[in-house]
Amino acid sequence: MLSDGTLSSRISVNRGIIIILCCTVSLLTVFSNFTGSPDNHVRCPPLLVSLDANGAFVCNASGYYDALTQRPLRLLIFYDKNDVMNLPLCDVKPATLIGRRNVSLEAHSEEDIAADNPKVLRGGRYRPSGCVPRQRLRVAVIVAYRDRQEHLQILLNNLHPFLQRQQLDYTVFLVEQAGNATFNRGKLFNVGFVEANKLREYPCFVFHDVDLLPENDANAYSCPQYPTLLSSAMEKNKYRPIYADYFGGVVSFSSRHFRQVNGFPNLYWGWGGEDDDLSLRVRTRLGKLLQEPADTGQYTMLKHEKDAGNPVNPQRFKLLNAAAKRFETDGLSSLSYSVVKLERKPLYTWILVDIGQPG
Ligand code: BGN
Repeated sequence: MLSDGTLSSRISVNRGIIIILCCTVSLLTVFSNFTGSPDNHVRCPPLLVSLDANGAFVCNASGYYDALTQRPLRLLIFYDKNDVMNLPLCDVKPATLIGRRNVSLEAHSEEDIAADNPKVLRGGRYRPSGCVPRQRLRVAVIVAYRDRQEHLQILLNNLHPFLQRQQLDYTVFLVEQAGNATFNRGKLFNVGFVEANKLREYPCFVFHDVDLLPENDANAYSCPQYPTLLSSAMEKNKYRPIYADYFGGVVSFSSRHFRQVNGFPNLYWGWGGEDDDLSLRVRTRLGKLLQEPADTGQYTMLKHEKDAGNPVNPQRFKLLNAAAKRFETDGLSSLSYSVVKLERKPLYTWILVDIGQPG
């Protein structure tokens, strides 16, 4: 389906005619997809990957263009059952995986981490260059954050190589709470979900604490059939489950499921309870949540001083008791915030956000 359109001056007339015919057939195929042939009800060809796009790619009358740079896209890969795909699918178990390893607790500078990870694009995005991710999902990794620079550096230094070894198409988003109001983890994750999807549609989300380091790259950052607790075995808890319905730390969600449960609650300011509320939402709305097996869901938790900005929330029991009544009204449906800054840093897309005060 791709042709570079250059004809050598020494090409024979016959070959020239054949090439022109091929080009015409290719163009007609694209055009028929574009306008919607009887067995293809989409307006544009079912484009899922473009090696050229920085952000969302959009189709208009003259073809695809990059929504961020506004530049036309040159190299497109189309795939569904009828389409041409000129890259193989990535392996089920990429040879790049190394399994369990010791995490690095060194806090390298962000510049050094970027230099060590040259394939990570500005904004914290990576996708394998030689193959198409098997799940064909783009994964947004959302980190809720404030004032933990050292932990952030340690996380990024571990996370980028880890995710690249999994051969995912992923982007890391750092959602930072502006100001000094009490920290609100759930609300920051909700903001990350909405803002990431504005830049590009992400079918799969991983919500990630900044102080958790995955130890085993067999723990796939992807979206299986149900929302999944990825951090199921913490070193600080001797790799035993924290409690049966624990759903904090690192969890994955398809976009569809996250919307179905109305996201995280927004009302939990300070430490504790918002993850239990989310777990309840998943169990009541979707009927099931999954846990990464303990032999792959291993994490190291970084130590930190008591965080004055994130005190234990004394309201959490009361909130949890009435959680079932608030699913519809508290969450993505009631989210209000204003973005202070959105910047593509070398290792992540940084979203500084004003999420207001405890009401
Ligand atoms: C639980 C917290 C979780 C937290 C884990 C971490 C509450 C609600 C009261 C029942 N839940 O106790 O939010 O992630 O500890 O160990 O405090």
